[in-house]
Amino acid sequence: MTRFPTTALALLLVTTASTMAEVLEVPADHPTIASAVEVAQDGDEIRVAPGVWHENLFIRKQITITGSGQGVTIIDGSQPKMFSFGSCVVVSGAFTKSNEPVRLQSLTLRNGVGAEIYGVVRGGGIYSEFARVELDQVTIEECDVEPQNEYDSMGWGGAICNYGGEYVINDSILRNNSSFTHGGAIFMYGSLVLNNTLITNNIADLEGGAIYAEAPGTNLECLNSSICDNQSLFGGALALDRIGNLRLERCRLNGNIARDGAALYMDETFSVITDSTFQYNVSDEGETVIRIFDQPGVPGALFVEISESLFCGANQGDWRDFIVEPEPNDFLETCGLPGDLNHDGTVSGADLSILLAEWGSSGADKNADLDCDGIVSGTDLSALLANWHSS
Ligand SMILES: [Ca+2]
Ligand SMILES: [Ca+2]
Repeated sequence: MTRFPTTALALLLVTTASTMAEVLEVPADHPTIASAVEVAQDGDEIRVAPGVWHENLFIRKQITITGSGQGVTIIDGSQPKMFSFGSCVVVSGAFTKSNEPVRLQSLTLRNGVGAEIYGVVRGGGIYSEFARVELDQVTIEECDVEPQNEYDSMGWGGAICNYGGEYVINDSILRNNSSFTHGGAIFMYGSLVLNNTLITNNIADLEGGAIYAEAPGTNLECLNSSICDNQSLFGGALALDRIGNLRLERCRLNGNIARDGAALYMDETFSVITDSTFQYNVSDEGETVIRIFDQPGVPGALFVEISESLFCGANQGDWRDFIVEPEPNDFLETCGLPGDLNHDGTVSGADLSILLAEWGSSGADKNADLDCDGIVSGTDLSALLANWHSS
């Protein structure tokens, strides 16, 4: 009778020990981030000092990596030790049973070139499979996914490739990344929530300048975020192929460029768009800013509910036919000049007041952030003043 409780106690001790989170300091306790990842246990946190770390991490545990700030702690993926392993970070979720996500926070990923698997180059900054990943205050920039050999036929995600997992991205910036086919910033085969995040100046040669998403059941949510100045052949901002749901709430899709579907290129996707803007997006003549096409074999699948949103510019597309129960929205034939924030046809004191009211604020959803760099500042004021009293 005495042996059973003893065994139970031993098990309890083992369980307790394995759930005690530890903090591992780099370089104080471990010389490199990879060496800290090597010994870390599920639930541990690795804290990384300022500096540029030339590393390519492989994470198969539920851990948190915390830098000393965006642009302060930088993981540079440009010098991979293993051929075709050029993502800054690779995460495989198949090795952890934890429901908690792998977290990256307060750091920058830069110059990654992606992981090459079966002829597909994936995720310049992060490639993850079957993993839950959360990013908080992370910048991913200057990551370019190019063919690594003559057999590579596709590129999935200049900054991020999510294969079969879930992402939450908070307070982050994805900029100046590229992919040679799909997803200039993000390739999603799984779910994505963007929160107060800026996706700007990314390029995909084929589809989805900012984001390319596919797979039924995929939910894509853009909340309080800006997707601006991205470029592709189809879907300058978003290209969506048979995904489950699209939700845009206080989301700005501005200044994106494509031959067709400059802002949005998608098949009949259940969509709810609230308090969002579609401005200054440019498609080829005769093509549209928002392109919606039939989902083969699924008649009448589309449901688009749009409220409190602004659409400007010609060639917005025939998507208005699809709107179910429209709430008040603004539809303008021309966007007017940059700086005409109240859309009254001239840049004047009323617009300046709007800009000054948002002055210094760094949210990703600010309309007065004309150059889409994530802050309302002098460069936005200059852009406004350049069009002063013009109409
Ligand atoms: Ca005005
Ligand atoms: Ca700005």
